[in-house]
Amino acid sequence: MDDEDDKIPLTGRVREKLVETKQEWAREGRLLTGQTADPSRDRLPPGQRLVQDWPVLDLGVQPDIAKEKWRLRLEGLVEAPLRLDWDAFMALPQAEAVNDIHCVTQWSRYDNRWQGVRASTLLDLARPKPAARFVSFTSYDGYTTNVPLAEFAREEALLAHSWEGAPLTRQHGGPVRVVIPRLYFWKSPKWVTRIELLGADRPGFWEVRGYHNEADPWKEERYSDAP
Ligand SMILES: Nc1nc2c(c(=O)[nH]1)N[C@H]1C(S)=C(S)[C@@H](COP(=O)(O)O)O[C@H]1N2
Ligand SMILES: [Mo]
Repeated sequence: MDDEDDKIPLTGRVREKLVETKQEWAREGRLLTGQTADPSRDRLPPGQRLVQDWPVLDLGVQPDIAKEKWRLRLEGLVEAPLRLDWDAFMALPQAEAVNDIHCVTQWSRYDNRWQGVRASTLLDLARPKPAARFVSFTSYDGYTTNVPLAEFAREEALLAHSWEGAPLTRQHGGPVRVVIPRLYFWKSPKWVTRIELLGADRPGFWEVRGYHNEADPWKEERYSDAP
């Protein structure tokens, strides 16, 4: 398998205006209610509103990755790095999960039914070294994001290839996206191709632009430096 996707640059077609607006929101602490909620009691996190449709949010570049060209790598601090093509990925044990998603731009959507491979299945195969504590994701559009390994290892975390029984559309991150429903949705990278386990945290695209590193919707962790 080739390594040409080692360094994936952000393309020049990124929607700069949208990025600027969202950075501005972070600086101003927009949408903050100052409340916290109890996930065992309240289904909707503070400051969120429910939508029925499914908005599309990204940097404006929606890479078109044919299944034959698609690759997924899990590497870094692991005993057995994984390099999977489509057939190898689909041959792994399959799982289904139904969960709610919460976007930092305030919309939440209930009961999304995903099919894919559990993150824990991949981790069991790759065997994280004891020093591995963080995960950095890189996607085909150059987007990056990060979570603690403990979040990625949770049983609901999925590498999803389907949604409601049909292949995940390109606009929502197909062929494969990560779904980590416990965190704001920017921590769920679309078009993922590389998962790196690290000893030290590596903030991603939004995390270096004022967005919170932890991103717990129940604590309303939208921004890193809110007023
Ligand atoms: N590769 C990639 N993944 C991404 C993004 C992106 O720009 N590129 N945007 C994030 C943000 S901010 C959100 S809210 C969700 C949106 O996913 P959706 O378009 O399927 O609703 O994708 C996240 N994952
Ligand atoms: Mo988002």
